[in-house]
Amino acid sequence: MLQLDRYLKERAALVERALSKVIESCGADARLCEAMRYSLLGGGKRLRPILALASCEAVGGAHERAMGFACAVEMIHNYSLIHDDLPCMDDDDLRHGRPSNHKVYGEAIATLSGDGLLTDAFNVLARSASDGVPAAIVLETVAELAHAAGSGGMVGGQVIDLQSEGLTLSLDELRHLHSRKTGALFRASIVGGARLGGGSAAQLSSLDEYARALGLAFQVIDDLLDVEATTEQMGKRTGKDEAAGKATFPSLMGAERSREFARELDRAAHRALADFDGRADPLRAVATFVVERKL
Ligand code: GRG
Repeated sequence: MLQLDRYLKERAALVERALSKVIESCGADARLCEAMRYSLLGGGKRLRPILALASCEAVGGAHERAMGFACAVEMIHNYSLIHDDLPCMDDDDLRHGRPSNHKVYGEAIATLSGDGLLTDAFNVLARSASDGVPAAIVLETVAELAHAAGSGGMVGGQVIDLQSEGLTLSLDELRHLHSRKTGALFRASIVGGARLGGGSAAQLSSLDEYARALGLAFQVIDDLLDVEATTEQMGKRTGKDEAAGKATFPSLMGAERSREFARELDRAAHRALADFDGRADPLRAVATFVVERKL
C-alpha cells in the first residue's frame, strides 16, 4: 500500500536536489541567480514534477529519464508564480509563507528571474536528451511543453483570466480558461513524463484524459481553498478571487457542489487509468490528494 505522505515528501526532496544542481550552475549575475534560487527552492508542493516522474514510471520508464523534464516543468511553474505575484498581475506580497520575489529583489530583478527560469528550463530539458531518450521524443516533448506554457496555454489562459475580471462567465467559459491557465501545464507534465518513459500512443492518450480530469480538479479545489482557507494555512493571500470579482467554481456552483464535482473528476481520473497496473498507483493517489488537500 502506497504511503502517499512519505512518497510525496521523498519525491519532492528528489526534485529539490535536482533543482539545486540546476541553480548551482547558474552562470548569471549573482543577484539574478540568488533571486531565481529564492523562488525555485523556496517551497511548494512540487506537484507537476512529481506527476511527470510518476507518469514516466507508470509506463515502465525509470524516473531518471524524466528528471531534466521534471525540473524544467517546475522552473516554468515558478516563473509563472513570480510573474503572477507582480504588481501588474495579481499584486501579491506573500508566496510560500515568505515575501514574494519582487518584495525582496524588486520588480525588475523579479521579472528577469522569471524570464531566466522560463528560458533556462528549455536549456535543462534539451540537455537532458543525452539520457538515452531518442532526440525525436525529446523534440516533441519540448514542443508540447512550449505550447502548454505559451500563448496557446498558460500565458493565453492568464490573459483570458485578466480580461474576464468583473464579467459573468458560464461554466464552459470558466473550464476553458482553466484548461489553459493551469490545465495545460499539468497535461504537458503528465504526458511528457510518459513520452520520455517510452509510453505508447494509447497510454499517452489515457494519461492525457487523466491529466485533464486532474488539472480541472486541482483548479476547483484551488478556488475552494481561496474561499475556505486562511492566508496562514496557504502561505499566500486568500479571499482574492472574490475581491477581484473573479468567476470561480464555488461562485458558479456553490461550495458543496464544487467539492462533489472535484470528487467526480477524481473518479474520472481513476477511470482513465483503468488499463494501467500497480505502477500507476502513485498517479491514482495523487489525484485523490489533489482533491482532498488542505493547501
Ligand atoms: C508573463 C508577466 C507574465 C505573467 C504571466 C503565466 C502567468 C503570469 C501566470 C499563469 C497563471 C498561474 C500563476 C497559474 C498557476 C495558478 C496556481 C493555482 C498556482 C499554484 O499551484 P500549486 O498549488 O503551487 O501547485 P505550489 O508550488 O505553491 O505548490
